Amino acid sequence: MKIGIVCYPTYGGSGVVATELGKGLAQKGHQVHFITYSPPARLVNFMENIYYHEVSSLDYPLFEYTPYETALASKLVDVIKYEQLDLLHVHYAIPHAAVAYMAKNILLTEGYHIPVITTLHGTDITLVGKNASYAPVVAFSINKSDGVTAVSESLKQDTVKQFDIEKHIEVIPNFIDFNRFRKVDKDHFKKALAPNGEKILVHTSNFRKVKRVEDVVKIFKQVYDKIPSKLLLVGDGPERRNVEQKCREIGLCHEIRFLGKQQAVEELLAISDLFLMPSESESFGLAALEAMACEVPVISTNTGGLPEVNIHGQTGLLSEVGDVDDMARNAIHILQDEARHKEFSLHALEQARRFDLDTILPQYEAYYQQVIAESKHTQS
Ligand code: GMT
Repeated sequence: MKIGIVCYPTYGGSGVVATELGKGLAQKGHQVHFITYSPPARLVNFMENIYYHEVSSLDYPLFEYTPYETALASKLVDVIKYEQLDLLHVHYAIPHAAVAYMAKNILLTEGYHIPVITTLHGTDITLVGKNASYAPVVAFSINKSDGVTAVSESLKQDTVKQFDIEKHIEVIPNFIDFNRFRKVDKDHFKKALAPNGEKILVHTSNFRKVKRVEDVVKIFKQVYDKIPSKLLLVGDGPERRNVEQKCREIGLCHEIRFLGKQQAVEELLAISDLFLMPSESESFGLAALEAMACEVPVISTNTGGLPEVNIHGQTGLLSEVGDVDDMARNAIHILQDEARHKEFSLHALEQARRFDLDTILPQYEAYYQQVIAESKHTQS
């Protein structure tokens, strides 16, 4: 198939899922065209069957906001027509689903039919999408997509509750590439970060409010008081300043390392003992899955899709949002007993295997074929 992929070219979340999916499809011989405003963060090396089309929007003194949607729609029309794409797959509904609808209708006037699949990732529904500034367009463009997928059962339910959705929503969970995310021996690296054999706790995110990174620091403080440990904070974003302030307040700056955005997250996970994800909302929790693939148990909240990924009492432990004391107790419970920690680690790996790229990719391929066939049928 010749597939167009639209996504945010960002370092985490939906951008990573879209890029890894495109790379996986290209490896299987499909031709994949990324259409984004800058190269996707995970698209670092040249790969056969992958093409990149940059969307550039013309600025003009009249525009307070550059009309990116218009530029993206125009680029889609151009790429779809000239590359003769079979399918357009857009990730994150806002504004991609609406833009795809626009491009599809422009192409229809020229007799070209392009089926569109929208994948819902989370905040496009649960946080931003339900805001009155966007809701009518989000609902409309979901209903007008030829196929819709959600990354968890929980997100599917949220979407149906939130909007008047007539379309069937197919749940295709996020996935993990075990060639990259697996436990590897990085003992020298571990010694450098925890020279006295301290336990290593880790958190990776985009440091947005929804991630409750301050709770990570509060949990760590309670763990540190009982068990010699270090905290690695990976990623960056708007909350970083507040989090740094929190570290100063509790006087633990020397035990907490802010590592910023890292390309080789798997190397940090490989030396970690516990992953912390106290999010307010999380439709899936890809970062938790990445940790589990590296045999790191997860302390998380029980919000959204997290219970579908992190199984309470097996791969980690789950608590109510904001219940820092419970999450700290849980962290200590796992860390203080070697045999228990080992058992959680093995179950984490076992659970992560259910989301292996090799299992999930064929689900996307089958869904693509189904949507293409159905839309051909509707056309005729
Ligand atoms: O978590 C974020 O703030 C980023 C966001 C995104 O769309 O990039 O992540 C969402 O999509 C990820 C990939 O499907 C999911 O693993 C995250 O759980 C989801 N985030 C939220 O629902 C808050």
